[in-house]
Amino acid sequence: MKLVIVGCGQGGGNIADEFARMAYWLWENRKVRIITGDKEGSNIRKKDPDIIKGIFALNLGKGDMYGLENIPQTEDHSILLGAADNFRGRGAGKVNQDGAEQAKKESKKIVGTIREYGNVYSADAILVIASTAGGTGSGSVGVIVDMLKDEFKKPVYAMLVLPFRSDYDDADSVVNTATCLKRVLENSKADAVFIIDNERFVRKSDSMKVNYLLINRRIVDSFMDILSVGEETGVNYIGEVLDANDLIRVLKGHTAIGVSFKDVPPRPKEKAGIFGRGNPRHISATQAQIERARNAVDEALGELSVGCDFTHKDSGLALYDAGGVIGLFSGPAEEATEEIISMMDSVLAEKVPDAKRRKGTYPGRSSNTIGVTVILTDIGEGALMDQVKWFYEEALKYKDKINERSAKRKDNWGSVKRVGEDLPSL
Ligand SMILES: Nc1nc2c(ncn2[C@@H]2O[C@H](COP(=O)(O)OP(=O)(O)OP(=O)(O)O)[C@@H](O)[C@H]2O)c(=O)[nH]1
Ligand SMILES: [Mg+2]
Repeated sequence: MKLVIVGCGQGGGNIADEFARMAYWLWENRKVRIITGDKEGSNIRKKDPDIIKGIFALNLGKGDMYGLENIPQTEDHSILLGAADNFRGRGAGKVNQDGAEQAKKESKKIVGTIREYGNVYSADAILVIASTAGGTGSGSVGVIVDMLKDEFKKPVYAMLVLPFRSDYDDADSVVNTATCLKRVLENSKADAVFIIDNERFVRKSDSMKVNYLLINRRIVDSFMDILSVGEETGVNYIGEVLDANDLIRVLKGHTAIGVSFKDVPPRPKEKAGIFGRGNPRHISATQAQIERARNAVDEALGELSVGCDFTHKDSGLALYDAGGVIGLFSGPAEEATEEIISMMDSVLAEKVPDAKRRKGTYPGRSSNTIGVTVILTDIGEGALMDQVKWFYEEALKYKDKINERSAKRKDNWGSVKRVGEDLPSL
């Protein structure tokens, strides 16, 4: 699947930057392109800027862009807003209304830049990324999704990154998250919204900078196989097809993604000889292979980008309520046997009851790793629904508290003012 990617604000921009890093890696190592560009095939050099042509970073503050390592700070990749309104260099300072307003005001610049440089006609879809807790990304993401949908008539996906739990007592973070979720989940033209919870991936022992980097790598890494699978041209690489159209048909509504990888021990020589003959997909898998694959499926579900399970009331099992589920098995041919693929399919059928299922295989990253990517779409009842509701409720409480405090301050100053009423005015 080929994307145009727009990262909004600092968090969004950093994640877009990681997608750029991955796009270079994929070209160099697999000759696969996941981002739009002009060139094709052997015309593309290593580190050719054309590989990341369709990636943009948008911000109100230039300061937030200095950390970008792969997206150039040139007008064909960086969209700086708010120059006329004194925002330059400062960001929206956690006021997401300003983020939304600036994006609306400068819609021509945003659409114009992406139209001129993004090669959008060759994209299967557009992905707009932002964190929900700040000002710029949180405010602009819904506005940008809508304008790109209207303008380009392609599938437009949003990716929203929820704050760490340690930010839950910060009024701005909670109110911004709630208003951003409401705008994008309920009132935008996004075809699907990937939800990522920073808290799921945080490592308490690491510094913030390291955490961001690791989390961003992990988020982007989750998309590696699913984006690559339809773009492979090498004959050896084509397994059970799961192309851009298959994904587009299933991706819808609230969406979560999870990935798990397992090392495969080296195979004994004589066995490799057997696998070398015939069609490996029909060779029966060993118990160890099945168990390894089963663990990978369970772990991919357990490591979804946002908690979204519910407890089944009769069995007490953790299940998922979703309209669709995509399972992609990646691994060397002798691991991707029919038995293993149908095991993955039946685990997903059991854990995500009644969902529309799509499955595929991919040769994977190396001959000694298997991986499973799971995407749940159109998620309903469960932890995610509870979490969104929690943000809405808390934001309302904060709003009430903020209004109450501000009324009280006014009152208090009012009584101080009355005390001084008889003093002469200068
Ligand atoms: N995963 C991840 N989260 C980030 C990153 N940078 C910031 N965040 C999260 O995003 C939130 C802060 O939003 P930012 O993205 O910095 O804000 P912004 O969109 O630039 O908005 P303003 O600076 O307020 O104008 C916090 O919840 C951070 O934890 C990042 O690189 N990766
Ligand atoms: Mg910022």
